Amino acid sequence: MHRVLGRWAGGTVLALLLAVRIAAAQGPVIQAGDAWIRPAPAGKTSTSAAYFTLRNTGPLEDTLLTVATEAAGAVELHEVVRMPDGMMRMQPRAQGIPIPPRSEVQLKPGGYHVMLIGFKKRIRPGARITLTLRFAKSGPVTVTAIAAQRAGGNLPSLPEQSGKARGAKK
Ligand SMILES: [Cu+2]
Repeated sequence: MHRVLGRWAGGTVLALLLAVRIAAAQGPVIQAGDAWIRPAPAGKTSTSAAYFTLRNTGPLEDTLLTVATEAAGAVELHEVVRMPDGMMRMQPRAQGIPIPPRSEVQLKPGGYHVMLIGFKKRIRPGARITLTLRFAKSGPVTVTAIAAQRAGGNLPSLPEQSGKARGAKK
């Protein structure tokens, strides 16, 4: 009798573990909002940055891996870091942007941002740009960024640009 009860209890524990695993499999739940982009001129070397807020209401971390848009020739995820010389520089963030469970991550001037390079059309204030966000775990999220001039200073320079400047000195 004892043995049978033990088995029954074991079966319940297993069922509970399965239920927990199924809940965990639902994974991160990502929403994106408050998206905006700096106005930019048309041209292959024209650059701009897009920003938005990511919210993860799920129980697991997720990572923003890539952003795609038809508006720009190339799109990169960037971060701004302080160099040993004290200068702020932006650099590509190949590992993506982590979004911890039950938290918000803001892409904003001076921090994480989406770097957009090369515009077929001028991005005028008020223009709407569709961004498709892809994540490590959850499905793609589409967000509309509105072109606006907001506070936050100019974009820091890319290290590559300073490298080119050094090379040009020869
Ligand atoms: Cu950048």
